[in-house]
Amino acid sequence: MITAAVILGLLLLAPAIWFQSDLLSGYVRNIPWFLNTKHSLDTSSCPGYTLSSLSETYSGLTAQLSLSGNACNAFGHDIANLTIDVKYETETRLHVNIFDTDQRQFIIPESVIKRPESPSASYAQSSDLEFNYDASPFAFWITRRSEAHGTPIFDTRDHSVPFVFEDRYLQVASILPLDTNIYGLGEVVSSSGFRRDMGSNGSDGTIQTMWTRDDADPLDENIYGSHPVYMEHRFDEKTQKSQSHGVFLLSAAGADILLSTPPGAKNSRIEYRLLGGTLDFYFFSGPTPQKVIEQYGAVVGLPGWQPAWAFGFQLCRWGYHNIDETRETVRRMREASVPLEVIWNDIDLYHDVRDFTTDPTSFPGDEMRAFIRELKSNHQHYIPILDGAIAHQVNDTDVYDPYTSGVEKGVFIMNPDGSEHIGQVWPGFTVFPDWFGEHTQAWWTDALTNWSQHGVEFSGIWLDMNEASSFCEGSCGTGANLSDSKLPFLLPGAPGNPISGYPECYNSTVSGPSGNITVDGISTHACDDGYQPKVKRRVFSVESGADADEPPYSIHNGNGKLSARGLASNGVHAGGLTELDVHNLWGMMSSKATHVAMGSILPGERQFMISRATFPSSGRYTGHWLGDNFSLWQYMHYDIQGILQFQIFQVPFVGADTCGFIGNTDEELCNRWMQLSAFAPFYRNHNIKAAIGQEPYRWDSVASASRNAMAIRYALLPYWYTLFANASTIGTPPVRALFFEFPDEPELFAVDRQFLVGRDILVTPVLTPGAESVDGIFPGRNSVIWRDWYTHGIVDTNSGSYTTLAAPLGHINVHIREGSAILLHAQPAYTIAETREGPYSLLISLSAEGRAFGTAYIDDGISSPPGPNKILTFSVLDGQARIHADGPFDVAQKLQEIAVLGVGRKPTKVLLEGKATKNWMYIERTQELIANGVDGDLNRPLSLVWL
Ligand code: MIG
Repeated sequence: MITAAVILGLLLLAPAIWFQSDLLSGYVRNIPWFLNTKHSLDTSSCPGYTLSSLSETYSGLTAQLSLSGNACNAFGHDIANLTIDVKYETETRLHVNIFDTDQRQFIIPESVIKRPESPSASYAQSSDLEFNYDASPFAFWITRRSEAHGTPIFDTRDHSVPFVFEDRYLQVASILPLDTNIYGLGEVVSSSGFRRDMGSNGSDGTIQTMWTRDDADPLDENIYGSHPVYMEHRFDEKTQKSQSHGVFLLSAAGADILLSTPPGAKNSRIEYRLLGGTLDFYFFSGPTPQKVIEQYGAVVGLPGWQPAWAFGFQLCRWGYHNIDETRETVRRMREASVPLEVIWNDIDLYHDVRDFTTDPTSFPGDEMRAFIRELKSNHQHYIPILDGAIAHQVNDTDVYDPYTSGVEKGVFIMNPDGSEHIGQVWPGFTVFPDWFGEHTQAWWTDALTNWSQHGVEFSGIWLDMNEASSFCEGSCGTGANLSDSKLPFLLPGAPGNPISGYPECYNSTVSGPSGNITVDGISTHACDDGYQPKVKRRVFSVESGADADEPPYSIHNGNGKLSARGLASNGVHAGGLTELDVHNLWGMMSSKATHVAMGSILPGERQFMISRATFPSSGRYTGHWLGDNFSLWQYMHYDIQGILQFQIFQVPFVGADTCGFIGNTDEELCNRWMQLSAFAPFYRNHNIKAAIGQEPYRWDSVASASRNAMAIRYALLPYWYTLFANASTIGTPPVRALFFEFPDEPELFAVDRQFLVGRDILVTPVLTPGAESVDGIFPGRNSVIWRDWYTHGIVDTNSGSYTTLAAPLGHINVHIREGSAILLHAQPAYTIAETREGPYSLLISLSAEGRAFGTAYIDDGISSPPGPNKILTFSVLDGQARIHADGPFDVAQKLQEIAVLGVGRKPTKVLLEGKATKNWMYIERTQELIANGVDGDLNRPLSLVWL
């Protein structure tokens, strides 16, 4: 078994793939046939537990669990005595916490993730959910009170998977309905899509490994973030109704979470295998997808407020070599009239690739200060990268204060023998902040403050490599030659490592290296042999066995050993915590520390942060980008599932590297992607070093497609802003899968080529090369009217199936749902600030009954905590549109226009504020009433009536 694991480990130790030139080879792992067999773990001799000493508590119950027989010591040592605590925390949340009675296992401290307040009332009788148990062998199941005899939402009575609680191995499984709909569990790029693969129909199912890890977006493997939470959506064939619920395991342990369906079984199963910690489960009763996500947010915390400017377009690349090139990029964006809100620098900014520095020659501090101030005077912003690791001093004369002061204050992770844990990242050898350290926060705040005082007057921060990533396997060893900063691989574009890949269907021998799709006046914009995404899935080998220095059970970490491309799992944190127990927390804790630091550097301002590694509660501090994707059509498709996943994770401000990171992009892919990302919360184009440039001005068609999509995005800003206000106050996901809004339509359950922004905006992007049209499904089965964003015409939809829509290059299909009232900026401008200075308009799309409803949240867009606001409510009924205004914030901009779609006949009269007005027109073709020259004061109620 050990030999097999070692071989497997070696095979999986593929080099980091972002510097490989063959784009597709990166995630093809060759696992020999003899490992490609399924074994079940042998925990069959594990005795299970017996429940005793049950007592009821104010909000639930508590009991003891004792090992029912001889210890099996399957992958560690069985713990004889456990406590189970069941709390009905709210009507919709049930907390089941199973821990070792001695409390020696790691639990996430309250100082790291604060738990919700204890319930102030007893919900034991009124909760939607009920806890049930068998005493011996101990098992529990959770039912909905409303359907006590229905299928439990969680049920551990699957005795083929014994309940195991050891120091280094915990195992529990639940029976699930056959091929049920599961979403979440991440972070992952899932080859089966947003809906996870349950392994029916003979496929492997899913192994979601929880171990934060730096790897360029491989398929079906663990990557940057760890999120042990899922939503399950159950559809009842009989009633044709659905209900959703959620399950969250509050654990930082390295883990495998498996979704599978044993051959011939009538049920599917979820199985948890953890490397430590406790079994701390939260169950959420939903019953809608939105509610599940909100209920999860109430436990881990709601997303921080975004500044308004965060919604502007952002541009970055690895390889803006100096300040002039960066400034020139800003200039060329303006020259091409493509809005640019934020310009970013990557590690090119640094001196010797060290955090908190600027290169004295290429990015001198004084010039940076002047450059950033110039940006600000144009209402633009600057964001630098900040890597996780801190450069080690190379010798005694080397001056690098973040290192030396950190050593003085004892803020770095150590080895068990008390020496420094040394890793290797861009600057060479490095150390890593220990976020559990007493002085780490103050030291980090100081370093960031210094940096901003030395010219880098950032508006936000980009956290990279915080899984934490390191190029050695574990500790690089005491005695490493610290002055040798040579990296173990070639940088992209270095001799021997050219970037030569292109998107699918781009033929660089015909079209040249530029990515142009027009050569000598002839368009090459076609995919000769059609487009089939190449999906080569990882082949699972469900087997374990481990190296001596690894925990006995091997989780299916994509890199093999836990320490591969990371820290040693025996690294020591303050208080004697080990890296093995706290690894998954590093990225979230770095975001939290940066959040605290920014609070003192930019007091009173909302923060902007994007972090690569995340964990439950990260959304309170940061947004996320989807990491190192590929400049491939296939990855543009995966962008959507990534955005949806992070809505469940309560990190809603998310987006992918637009136009693709690894490899060269091309004009057509970049055109489509710039349009798609205009409907993602985080809108940034980012590119790898040495690939061809992919700024939107590089190709006229891309510039024009970008301008068009950005104009829609900036018009929709009040809508986005309202969605995010709802996220920050109640946890409602801003971006939604179609079934979130239409939960009783099973044909939508796997849709991830389309998505909804909020309730009302349906986006149907082209995700394939050479296309002139796109097939989209319109939820509502013909009982809902969808209107085209551009023409305002009604779509003739096919009930429950796909409708083909014209989609020439440069056009993204966007549709408006009936019954909506959306506040818009009437004059999208170059920046968010200038856009917000302009007037508003209101777009109303009536239902067949002539109704519509909407709200808008408005405030100053920057204050933290948010200051006064205005909440507008739009209600439309019987030929009357009413605006109700609530709250002290003064809305200076006027409402210029109201457009009502779906007014059946030309009105004879239109009244504004009860007075007849002549400022209106009616468009017969689209049944559209436009009242212009409204000049409405949005601080007061307002009405429009048509007769
Ligand atoms: O491993 O800073 O995901 O966005 O451009 C490469 C260089 C390190 C990884 C990030 C990517 C960034 C790159 N970084």
